Amino acid sequence: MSSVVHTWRRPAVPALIFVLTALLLVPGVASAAPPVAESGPDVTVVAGASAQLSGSVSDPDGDALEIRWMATVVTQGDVSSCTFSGPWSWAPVTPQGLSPSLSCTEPGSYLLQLVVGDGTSSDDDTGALVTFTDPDTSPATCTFRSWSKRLTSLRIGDAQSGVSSYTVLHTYNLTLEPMSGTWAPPTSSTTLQWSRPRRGAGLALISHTNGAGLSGECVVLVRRDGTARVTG
Ligand SMILES: [Ca+2]
Ligand SMILES: [Ca+2]
Repeated sequence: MSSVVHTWRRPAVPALIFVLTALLLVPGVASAAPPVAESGPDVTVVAGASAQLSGSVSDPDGDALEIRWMATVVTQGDVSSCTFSGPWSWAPVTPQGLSPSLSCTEPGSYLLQLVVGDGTSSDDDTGALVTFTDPDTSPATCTFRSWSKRLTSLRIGDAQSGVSSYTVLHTYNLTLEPMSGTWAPPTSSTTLQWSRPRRGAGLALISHTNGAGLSGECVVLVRRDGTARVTG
């Protein structure tokens, strides 16, 4: 009896190796290929605004897929301050689910990872970094060198949200060029040339709006001796 078992087992190991080799050489048999998730590019917006994600998934065997998103706070931030239009738990693939929007009122960086499953195995990637920056609360500022005569330049700038427009509202014994400007998207800064047509004091009032919609005014004041200063 034992000799019968022995002769039956002997070819079993080569047969198993043959089957495993066949599975390795023919991908797709037994839905062995896992799906692939791509969370899409990083996004940066002002806190409270909506960040648009753009993920994608695929499966080499064409299996039906389900997706979900995972969120992790990287720096600062608070997930409970966020609203999200995508699925946190497994759901069938939809365009809306792959490209959801995220809005967080708490500034910080959040990692959004897309996870995909084909019923057998799952995949995720390194994720998309979504950064919500501090809202801009200060209007643009006007600056120039404090001592200058005759002709010089005036700079209007806002490092955080840029300058979207300005208008020279009023002048007295000062000439400013150009008298206005508009930018969409906002420019980080703009430069005006000013001069004093004749001796004596000069004054100009300029209104400006930054990229966050905050308006401000600056006053250019030139004394009789040519000393100039700007406020605002
Ligand atoms: Ca698969
Ligand atoms: Ca600002």
